[in-house]
Order: sequence, then structure tokens, then C-alpha cells
Amino acid sequence: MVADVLLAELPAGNNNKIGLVTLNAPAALNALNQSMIDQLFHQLNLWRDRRDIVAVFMASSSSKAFCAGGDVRAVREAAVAGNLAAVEQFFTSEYQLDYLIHRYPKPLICWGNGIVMGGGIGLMAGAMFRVVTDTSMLAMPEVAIGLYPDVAGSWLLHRLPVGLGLFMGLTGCRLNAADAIYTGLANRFIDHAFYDNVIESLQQADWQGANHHEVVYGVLATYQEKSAGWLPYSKVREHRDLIAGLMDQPSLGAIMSALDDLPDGDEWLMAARKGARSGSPLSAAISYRQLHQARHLSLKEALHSELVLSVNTVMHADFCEGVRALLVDKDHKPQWRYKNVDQIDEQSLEELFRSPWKENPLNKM
Ligand code: QUE
Repeated sequence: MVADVLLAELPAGNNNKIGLVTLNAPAALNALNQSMIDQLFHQLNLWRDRRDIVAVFMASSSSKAFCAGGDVRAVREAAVAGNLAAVEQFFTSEYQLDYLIHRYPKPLICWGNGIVMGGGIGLMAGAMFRVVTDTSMLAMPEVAIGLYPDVAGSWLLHRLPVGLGLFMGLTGCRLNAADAIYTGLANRFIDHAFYDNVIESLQQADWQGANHHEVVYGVLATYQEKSAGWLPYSKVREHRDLIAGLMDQPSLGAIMSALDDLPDGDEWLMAARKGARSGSPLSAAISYRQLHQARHLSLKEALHSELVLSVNTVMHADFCEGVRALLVDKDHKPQWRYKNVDQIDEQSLEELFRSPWKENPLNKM
């Protein structure tokens, strides 16, 4: 069996080493399964405590994707089999990993080449150095499968330009490298052709006695400069005011109508409109409510509330049907529980936010 996470310790002079994790499940676009999450969590913890590890680098062996999300097919199978424990374990360990990355004390570089969606954003968002490339495509597309923007999305999406986080959650819109830099979801743009050079320069840098963050900063700055002419055009920046206006409505119903009423013309906006029209109305309502409720939560609190919501959404909302329609049967005809957001009754929605546990499983983190 081929390992789905490749580990390497690259020599970086004076017995220093750079920890390199390479996601290696290309057929699944590196969608994170339980084993990959466990391996990442274990190794990042070991490297954190090792004196000879000066920096950690996360990358992918696939030119198509850094990480397309979580292995939602496996999560659905567990849910369909009534294996609640497996569903709980998956989200608990995924969020623990995300939390570890957000608080990692060593320079952590995430090379977000190709697709970076959902759980992939969860890995990237917490890294100090978040690199996007000429092929990067970022999205929080969970509304399409009956989930909602988790992996700390309810913490992260508030920190984007006004209205954009909610817009991303309701439409699943796609961001390119320029959008990612503009929003802060990424903070370095480097052409993917420089990947080997970046690794080599990190290995050849003078780490001894130097501040390790400054070393990484300098190496990435060099290749960012060489890539400067390539940054694509930002649709998010162009439409910033429009998006803010669309999201500034008295109710979710009014927001969905505003999205539905977007005129033909701009292809990026039409794709977002399509995402909003075809996504799960229940997911839209969950996202809307969760984003508002999480406004003042810490990262840790946000993850705790997401764990409740994710497990409930998988067991009791549109998730299994969404994954069936988009990723299993691929008929792309999900039968959502509600036709539109106005038909959702408050009590059913409320129940999804109610914790099934006396103690949240993330309390051990
Ligand atoms: C929305 C999503 C996901 C998606 C498609 C969507 C998602 C996800 C995957 C995915 C992709 C490839 C795989 C896999 C899952 O697709 O979160 O197992 O092999 O993980 O429209 O949120």
C-alpha cells in the first residue's frame, strides 16, 4: 500500500532539519481521511518538540490539489451505517489538527497549489506562511453537499472583507491566488515552478543563530519577487462593494433573493449565483446562523460549536443526501429537505445547534 502522507526530514545545515509532509492521495485530491489526519497530528506534534526541526512545510504530491477537503464519502458511509462514534472521531481529530496548526510555534509553510477547499483551507488558514500559486483555487464549497463552512470557518470568515465570508459560504464561490492574497486567506504568491528552488533555498539558508521566522520570510520573499509579474486578476476585489451590498439585507431570505436576482453577465458572479441556487437551503440557514452566533467566539470556542453542528448536520440534515448526489451517485440532483430558506422551521434548525454531549469531545484539546 502506498502511504497517503509522505514524511521527510530535509537536512538544513548544522544538523538542523526541515520537516516536510507531503499529502499523497492524488486520486482523492488529498481529501483528508482519518488516517491522514492522525498521521499529520502525530508528526506535527513530534516536530514541534524536536530541537533540530527549524521549520515545517506542508505540500502535496498532486499537481491538481493541495487538499480538496475532508473524506466526506467515508464520513457519509459511517453516518449511513449509524456509526456515530466514527463521525465524532473524524471531526474531533480534524479540528484538533486545525487548532494545532493555528497555534504552531515554529514557522509553518503551507504550499497551497491547485485545489484548496474546505478541510484544505482548514490546514492552510492557521499556517503562518500561506503560499498560493498560479493554479491555486480556494473555496468553502460545503453548501453544495449539505454541510456548512467548518474547519474554523465560523472564526475565519468574519476576518475577511465585509460580507465576503457569508458570500463564500452561501455560494461556494471560487477564489484564485489574487483573491486569496487580497482577502488574507493566503499571504504569499509564488509560481509553482519555483517549488524545488524554494525547498532547496530553505535547506541552504543559514539557520544557525538566526530567527527562524525571519529565515523563512527571506526565502519566500525572494521567490515572491521573482513571481511578481504573474499574479492573476482578482474578481473578489472588483466585486467587493457589490458583495457587501448583497449580504447587507434584513434576512437570509432577502440575501438569497438578492443572489438569485443577480443579472446575467459576469461569469464569476453567475457561478456564485448558481452555487447559491443549487446549494442546500438548510446549509445556507446553518451557515447564516453560525456566522452570526460565532462572531465573538475565540478560535477554540468556534471549533467546539462547529463540532456540535457538524455531527448534527451529518446525522440529521442534508449532508448524506448532498454527498450522495455530488460524490457517490453523481446525479447532481440532491433532494434537499427544504425548497428554500423560508420554509425552514426554526425549531428544527435550533435542534442542530444543540449539543448531544454533556461534555464536548474537544475538551481534551
Ligand atoms: C463540496 C465539498 C466537497 C467536495 C465537493 C463539493 C468536499 C470534499 C470533496 C471531495 C473531493 C474529492 C474526494 C473526496 C471528497 O468534494 O468537502 O473524497 O475524493 O472533501 O462540491 O465541500
